[in-house]
Amino acid sequence: MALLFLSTPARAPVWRQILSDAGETMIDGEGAVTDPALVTEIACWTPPEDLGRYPNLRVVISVGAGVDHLPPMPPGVALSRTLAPGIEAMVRDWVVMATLMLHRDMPVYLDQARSRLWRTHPVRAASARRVGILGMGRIGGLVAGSLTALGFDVAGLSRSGAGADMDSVPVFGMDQRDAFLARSDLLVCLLPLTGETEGILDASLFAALPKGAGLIHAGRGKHLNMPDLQAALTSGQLSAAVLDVTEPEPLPPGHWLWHDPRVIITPHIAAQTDAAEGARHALAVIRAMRQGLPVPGLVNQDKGY
Ligand code: NDP
Ligand code: OXD
Repeated sequence: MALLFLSTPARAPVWRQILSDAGETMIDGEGAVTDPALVTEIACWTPPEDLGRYPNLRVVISVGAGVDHLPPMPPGVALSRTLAPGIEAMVRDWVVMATLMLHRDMPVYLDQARSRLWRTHPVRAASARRVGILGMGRIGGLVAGSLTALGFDVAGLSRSGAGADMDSVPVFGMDQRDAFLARSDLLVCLLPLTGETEGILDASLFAALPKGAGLIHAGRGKHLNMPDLQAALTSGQLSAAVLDVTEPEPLPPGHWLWHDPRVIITPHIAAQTDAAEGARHALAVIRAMRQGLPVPGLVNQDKGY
């Protein structure tokens, strides 16, 4: 029994140490596989071309929080996403940064600074800014707590209508989507990418936001309809956007998004999985599977998250 490790070389020694201290075997890279029958777990971002090559595979572990980059699993193979406090805290920090940037008009001030323009604009209190969080899972809930602590008027939306355990943060269900959007001066997307959520950030959603709303997007590039974003910025329906994810990634150098002063781009760095946290998650998955216990980060493969 061995875990096949298919992630970045810098993480490999950390994983090897943690797994070997726990008495587990790690194979580093497909080139090192002598007998595919030995492989019982695969940890990866980019999966092997043919998962069917491994007859005793029991689980594939995404080394990130998302799993949309992975293909359908062969029958009987479980899928786990990495649960790591570090990932969640990093995305939370990024969203707080982006929210404050839009709340305090940083795209405008950065643009003014390029032409040495000293011009002030009215400042609003955080309590006067309504933030809507699309996706109230592990990260959305954490973000809601931090933005509430900063004084923002926060609400969330989830598929089930469940989410934050905070009385001050109402969570809307899908049937209340328009009411949720109508009270989102700043909309934060923290959704998983699924068949239901692909393209969800489109003209009809933007039209349901208050005029001049801001978009903060750390989900996946394919959530966002780019031509609709451009049209919403042009019409003023959206005033600005901060995007950590794009389609494609990397964003090509000539893309209009790079040149639009109302848009701030970061190159998918809201979070990076810490090697030790990732390895400890993998170890917890291996142990749970072996003992027949609930698997940490188990993905509902029908729902896609
Ligand atoms: P969770 O699975 O914990 O939460 C997902 C949330 O989305 C749940 O509230 C779920 O609702 C909701 N949801 C799912 N489908 C829909 C839908 N169709 N309509 C409305 N709500 C929906 O995920 P995490 O919080 O851990 O992560 C969320 C995403 O963040 C990841 O999938 C990934 O795409 C992104 N991410 C980005 C990173 C980056 O660096 N940019 C880093 C890490 C994550 P319910 O609970 O009711 O089912
Ligand atoms: C993740 C990511 O899913 O970094 O962890 O996007």
